[in-house]
Amino acid sequence: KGAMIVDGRKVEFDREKNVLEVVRKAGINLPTFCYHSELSIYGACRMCIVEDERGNTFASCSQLPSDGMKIFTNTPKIRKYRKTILEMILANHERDCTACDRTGICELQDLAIRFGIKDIRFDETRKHLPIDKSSLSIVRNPNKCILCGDCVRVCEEMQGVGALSFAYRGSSMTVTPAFNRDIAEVNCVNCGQCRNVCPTGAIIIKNENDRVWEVVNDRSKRVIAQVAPAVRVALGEEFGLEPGEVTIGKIVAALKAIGIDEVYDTAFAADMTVIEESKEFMERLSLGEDLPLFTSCCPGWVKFAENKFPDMMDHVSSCKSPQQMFGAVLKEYYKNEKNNAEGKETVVISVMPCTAKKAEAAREEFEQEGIRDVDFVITTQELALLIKEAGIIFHQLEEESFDMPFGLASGSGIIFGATGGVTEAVVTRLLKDKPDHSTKDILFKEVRGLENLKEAVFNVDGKEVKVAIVHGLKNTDELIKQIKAGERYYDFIEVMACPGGCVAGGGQPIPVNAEMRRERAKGLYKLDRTSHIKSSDKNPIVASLFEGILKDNHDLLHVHKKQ
Ligand code: HC0
Ligand code: SF4
Repeated sequence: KGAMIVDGRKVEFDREKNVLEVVRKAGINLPTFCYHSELSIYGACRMCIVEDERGNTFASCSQLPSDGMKIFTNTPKIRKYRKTILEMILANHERDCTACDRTGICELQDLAIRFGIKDIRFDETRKHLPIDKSSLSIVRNPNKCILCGDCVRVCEEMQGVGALSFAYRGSSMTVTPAFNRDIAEVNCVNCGQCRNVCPTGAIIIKNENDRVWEVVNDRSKRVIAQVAPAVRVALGEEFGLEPGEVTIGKIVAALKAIGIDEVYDTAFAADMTVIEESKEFMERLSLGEDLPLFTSCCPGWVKFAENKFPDMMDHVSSCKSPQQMFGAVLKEYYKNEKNNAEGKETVVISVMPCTAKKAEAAREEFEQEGIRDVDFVITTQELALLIKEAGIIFHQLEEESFDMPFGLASGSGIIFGATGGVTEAVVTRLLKDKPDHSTKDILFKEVRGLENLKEAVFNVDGKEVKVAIVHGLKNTDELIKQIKAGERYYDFIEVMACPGGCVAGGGQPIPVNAEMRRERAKGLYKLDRTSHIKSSDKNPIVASLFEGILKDNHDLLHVHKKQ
């Protein structure tokens, strides 16, 4: 606690972790490439330098605030220094801005404009390095990397994966997967969190919008889109709306305007997942077998489990994720009902907040007789580009509702997009016959010593059930190690790879920070409160599917994972 003098003004500080945060509190947007409040401090970019009374300069992210400290943020010395850093970075940077996916939302471009960089006094130092397109989810272009190390730290510190690291020294320094391999050949789980923190176009989403244009212009195709819960509370940010603002009506209208024939709600399939996963859980609970049961809807987590805990795969639910359940059901439905009659081929596109969903859809266990359940996946970010490319004026769109029959979802299905949502939906379902209970009565409490882990105990049919919710793969890793060591026990564990759940997925609009996560999750909970159907088993269309095409065909909803 104390007060600092920033540019002659007194600013009090309390919990601010460093001088940079105090300066920002004073309303001054100090530039930085490498500071993220949730990651360790690297202090490498030095854009956030400030000057003290004696003329010494230091990186404000790496300095603790102290009472009475006097600093200046815009002295001639600092301005000259910042410009020089920017020019050096730009001399080493592939500057084909018009061809770059990040143009307009690039932090380097922003700062070059902000500091009036017109010409670069240094010779170009860049060597052309190959672009890594091996991943199904992200593209790495090392020629645009500014060595801030954000991706390296997020992958290691938040996700516990460590797929990226610095290699070589001096002017040859690069960020690369281990042994200079392609990213698809290492332990990357496709979560896209590295893309969320990359300030430039060095890590971008693998864009599949060309495929959308191709299929919507092909009359022999019936093109169906499913839209994930978390997309509807984030897309608006791309069009100047606040995070958490629900734009689902406009999303449906935009997809129709682009030429998609039918638009459905992935939350509908989440209702199917709740029913199947609850059933699987109750069976395991009564047999006392293969507990804890881990959720399987997050593909980043599933891949992480396969890489790190192959011996635990029997504990991961056999349910397909909602995305994949939906694809399988849609293909089956149209195969039976319409395709033959109309002679059309059904194409299923998913619109997801997640880069790992692209890789999930491509897994070979998610195809029947050579036909993929989901043909391809575009992210929220790609949808925004698609809308812009089509020239659609988003705020003028008249809202439309989802198509029927698969556009009807319960509030339980919608909250899947936020951490804790799957558990809440499953618990609601398990307690469905207990009018004296509601999920609101179940108290989730933070678990000490482990971040982003919550637990609760409740009673089902006389049995005590212990559930946990964890997000962020590093935390998950630690949790599993403790479970294996016998230090903790749970019956049911929901895992989401991205901190905050899908609302903070690697395909969402950037920036993704704590405030965005909170506001987007609030948007989903608001939808839950205002939905007519609260719990998944009350979804009449889901019920009729279980009586209809799924009656003797439950295999469509399950996967038997290879170990
Ligand atoms: Fe999610 Fe999903 S909730 S993973 O977070 O389960 O991506 O939004 O679509 O599949 O429904 C993502 C979000 C989904 C799936 C659903 C689940
Ligand atoms: Fe690491 Fe996720 Fe990026 Fe892969 S996608 S390199 S796992 S942060």
